[in-house]
Amino acid sequence: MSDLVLLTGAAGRIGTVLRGGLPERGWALRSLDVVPVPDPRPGEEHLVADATDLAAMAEAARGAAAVVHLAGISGESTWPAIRHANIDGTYCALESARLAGVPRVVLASSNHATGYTPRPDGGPLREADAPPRPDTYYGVSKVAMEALGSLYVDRYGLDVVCLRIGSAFAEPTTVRQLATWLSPADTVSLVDAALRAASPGFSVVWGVSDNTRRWWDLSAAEALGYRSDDDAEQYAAALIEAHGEPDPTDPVHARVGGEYTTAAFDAENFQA
Ligand code: 15L
Repeated sequence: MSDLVLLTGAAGRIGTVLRGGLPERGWALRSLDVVPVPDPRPGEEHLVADATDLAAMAEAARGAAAVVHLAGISGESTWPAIRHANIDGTYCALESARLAGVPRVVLASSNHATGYTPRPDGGPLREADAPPRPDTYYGVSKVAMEALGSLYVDRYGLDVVCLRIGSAFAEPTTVRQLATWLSPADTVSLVDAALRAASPGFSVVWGVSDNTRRWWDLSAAEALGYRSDDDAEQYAAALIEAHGEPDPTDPVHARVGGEYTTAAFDAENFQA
């Protein structure tokens, strides 16, 4: 099997983490972004192209073992911008894989696909108990992403793993992120697991570190082979001193999507 991965959105925040970590796990990278990736590594192929350009994407996907699709807008925006970058972009990632005969696609979905889901009273929230419930246009684009992934599995037999990523940052900077943080090292581990899992078919898993305050279940990700090494708790004392203890009745802590479910994310604030 080829070890070549087409990485879209390679110059972005998560792309930069994966460009550092995936080669150490044995993957060769073909990094694609609309801007040149900074400081390409020896052996790293790099392309400047738009992930919504199907012809360019189909060419870029040739010979790859998998596409890891990160390209798109990574938060709320106007509907036309989200529709084009995120929904058309996901279609192009999957369709280019099909056209080029690439058997696997890993999609950067988001917790915001299910953002209005309330925190359960009991044990951790499983993906199966969190059907689409988007909190924003951005969340809608991630629901569409998961739906397109499902279509390409059922109709064309691809393997598609959707990662419902929490808060993938260098370190947590809010009290909510003490629960939702996905560390850089765990980001690499999760994508590596999604690339290696034997015949995952269609799989949707949370992307979160094994945080003490986590309330999203990890067993589906662990079934792919993911093992988290990090816990946001080391940042808890400083964040709580600065911002106070989380109020469990506050929507920011009582719903999957946190701040995205509040009025600050109403459409009036995201006009073209
Ligand atoms: C996401 O999906 C965004 O890409 C990121 O910027 C954060 O808002 C994150 O979710 C989060 O929920 O913390």
